[in-house]
Amino acid sequence: MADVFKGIEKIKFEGKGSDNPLAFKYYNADELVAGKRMEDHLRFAVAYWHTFQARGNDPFGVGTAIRPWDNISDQMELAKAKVEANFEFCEKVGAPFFCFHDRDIAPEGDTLKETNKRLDEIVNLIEQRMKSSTVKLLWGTTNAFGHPRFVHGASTSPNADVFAFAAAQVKKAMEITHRLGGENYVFWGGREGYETLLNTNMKLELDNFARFLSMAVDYAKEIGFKGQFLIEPKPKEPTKHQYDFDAATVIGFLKTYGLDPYYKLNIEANHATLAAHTFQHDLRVARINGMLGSIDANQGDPILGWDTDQFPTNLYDTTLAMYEVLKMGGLTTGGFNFDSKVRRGSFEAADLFYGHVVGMDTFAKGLKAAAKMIEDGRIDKFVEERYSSYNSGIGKDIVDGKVGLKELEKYALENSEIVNTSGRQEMLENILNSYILES
Ligand code: XUL
Ligand code: CO
Repeated sequence: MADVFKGIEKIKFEGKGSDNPLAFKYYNADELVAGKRMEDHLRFAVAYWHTFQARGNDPFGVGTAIRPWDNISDQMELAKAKVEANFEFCEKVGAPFFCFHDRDIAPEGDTLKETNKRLDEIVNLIEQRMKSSTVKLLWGTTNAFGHPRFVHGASTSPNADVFAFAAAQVKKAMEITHRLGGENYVFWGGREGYETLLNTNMKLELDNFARFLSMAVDYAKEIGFKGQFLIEPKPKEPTKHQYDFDAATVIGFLKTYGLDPYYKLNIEANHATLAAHTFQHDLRVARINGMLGSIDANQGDPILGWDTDQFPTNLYDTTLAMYEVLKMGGLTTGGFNFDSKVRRGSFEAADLFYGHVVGMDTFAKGLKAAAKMIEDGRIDKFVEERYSSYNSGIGKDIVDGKVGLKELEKYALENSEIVNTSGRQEMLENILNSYILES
């Protein structure tokens, strides 16, 4: 190990009694929960953009971050140093995966040709470094939103030259992801949305978006890339209205264009809450449609209305998220990518570790609580009984498609009394508390 992050040792599991903030209290990679190692349930990934790129700048001030690579001025040398930092960080924190955008790993050159050459140089280095590490690539993606050319979007830009450029970028990023053994490829619609309908042909933009996604499917087949394609919903920011609004909207879009067999969803907690849903809501929508692929692990701030991308610390959220994941039988190619950044005031490199440690522990505790919730079964049983009227009699006839409005009218006319039962929300919340407190 090169020791980029000096003074920080490999993070260890010390258990509940530990008062060491750089040790895990709950995350114990090899511990079995519901018959599977914690590491295999959680498949944590470090996000290159937040951990190695972000400087803590906000609309009111410049970056505050102090990083071990700050004295490197040559852009390619800097990119190389960050490759080493990535592997050392993942190894020290014990994250088995990392994720990147093409532009995170190598700086853009003056031409696309030069940019791709730079990418190749860095990818060679990553490939080399992977040989001496167990750290793998969870997913790759494209940054087709940062450069001014994407001012009006990428595949939904009114400018066909921009569509072509973004396509070239996805082609290259997919090749790289394939070469590095990436298990998924993510599409987050950076500026795929609109500011005003006064200048927008929504139908053409959506058709083009679908054309773009379908070209990606064709090219994956051509190069033999078998990774899972994922779409990451988000309702707003940077555009006023993002097309991939939430899980339900994306599923509808994919089905409309016949793309649903090829794509699953990457659900991000803070994106779900920006859409005025809970994290669990969007996970549930994805799960019941068989489309939950992966998770961007973070949380928003309930008072601030933007994408704060904070490290997850809310045990209710992680418990209910893990409940959805366990009910699905686990993520297969997916994982929990920390699309999370330290606060601007947390400017030291050590804060990157504190952030990941609390995030990993919060999900580990959530996993244990969710496993208990399923094992105990009281909540599942309550829900089952709540719908028991559909197991026999008229309810079963409805489910079996045996009755229509006429038959139901006859039944309703003869059925003199309707009896409802309590939803018992507070009792269920009390039971949920006991799983979190006791696990
Ligand atoms: C932006 C966001 C992205 C995607 C990858 O809100 O979540 O970082 O995860 O492009
Ligand atoms: Co994300």
